[in-house]
Amino acid sequence: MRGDQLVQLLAPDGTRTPDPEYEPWVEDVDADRLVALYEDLVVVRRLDVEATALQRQGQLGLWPPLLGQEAAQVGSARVLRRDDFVFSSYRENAVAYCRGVDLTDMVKVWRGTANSGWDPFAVGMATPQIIIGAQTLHATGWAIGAVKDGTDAVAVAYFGDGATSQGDVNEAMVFSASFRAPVVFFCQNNQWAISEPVGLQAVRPLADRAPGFGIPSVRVDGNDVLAVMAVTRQALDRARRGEGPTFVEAVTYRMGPHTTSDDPTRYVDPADREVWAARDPLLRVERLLEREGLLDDQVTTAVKQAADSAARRMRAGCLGLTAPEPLSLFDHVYATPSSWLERQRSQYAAYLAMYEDGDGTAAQDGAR
Ligand SMILES: Cc1ncc(C[n+]2csc(CCOP(=O)(O)OP(=O)(O)O)c2C)c(N)n1
Ligand SMILES: [Mg+2]
Repeated sequence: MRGDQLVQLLAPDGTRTPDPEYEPWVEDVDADRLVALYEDLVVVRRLDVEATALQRQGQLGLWPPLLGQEAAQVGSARVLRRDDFVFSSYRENAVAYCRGVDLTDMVKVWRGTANSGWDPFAVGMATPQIIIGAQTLHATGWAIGAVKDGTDAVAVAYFGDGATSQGDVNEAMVFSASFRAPVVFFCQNNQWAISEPVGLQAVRPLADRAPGFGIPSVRVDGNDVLAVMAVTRQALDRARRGEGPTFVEAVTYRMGPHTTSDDPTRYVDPADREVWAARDPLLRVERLLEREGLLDDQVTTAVKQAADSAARRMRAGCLGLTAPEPLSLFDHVYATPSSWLERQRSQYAAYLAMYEDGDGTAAQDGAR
């Protein structure tokens, strides 16, 4: 851990940055692993672009793009164990991909055909939290429980720069520090909370907030997949050894809009965007692979095919989703029936019956 200094193992031009403290954490990343990481980065970018296109074509109501944040998400998610548990916000779709979330499940909430995306226990990842920062408390509770269960599994909470100003995140840091809970607080500082620049809410690096809670922190180049892997592994290792939480600030950049409803041209300086475009997380891995003679036609074609095929599967899955029966909304609210929920169900049924066909089709179409 080294205060404000940014950890980097791979420079934007694809050369390795020497670092005796962090290099050992990625020693096992051989040629095959590097190519696999590159494929992950290309696939998740392709999926993100496909989902954005689906929204633009009217097939999704909304999509929160991750463009530019691929290395932060892939690098951290690929070093997790199956029994670790992820608590994320809405933007961690690359993390979801790495956890094995089904591509159709990834989009069904955004299409408005489901109340929730997937079975958290099947993939070790809770469904995305829209309430900014709330998932850090869920992660802390889960982690305290994991210790009581006698396991060395770790909870990883993903959140943004804006979330660090939320009460929930600060409360989660108090509790996790007090109970030495095995949590990795993984903050993706993408420089923006919608249209609010990070400098407006933090006069010092975000990583500086954690030591005040007794939590060690590290700033990492969030566009460097190797450095992100290294710092995440170190944080996971601390947590598994019972040394408690770590705060990782992955310094990255949101290259797209906040969501597809946002127009960043109204507040982003194009010059800034250019600076960050030169730090692209995919390009630097591509350059490294080129330097090491690992990027031949065969690899390029295979990676492109993997990305295209994933995008096709996501699109087909999305278009195949059908709207659920409207009253099924009430089915899984509680395990046991409750009278007030029953009342709401019959009120909603009466409302749907006001439409001519009586099955709520008109109401549903309107909602999408
Ligand atoms: C408690 C709460 N307050 C406000 C919002 C509205 N809101 C949605 S996204 C967002 C900005 C979050 O920024 P950041 O934490 O940096 O994450 P990013 O979107 O950049 O990934 C806000 C304020 C919300 N969803 N929840
Ligand atoms: Mg942000």
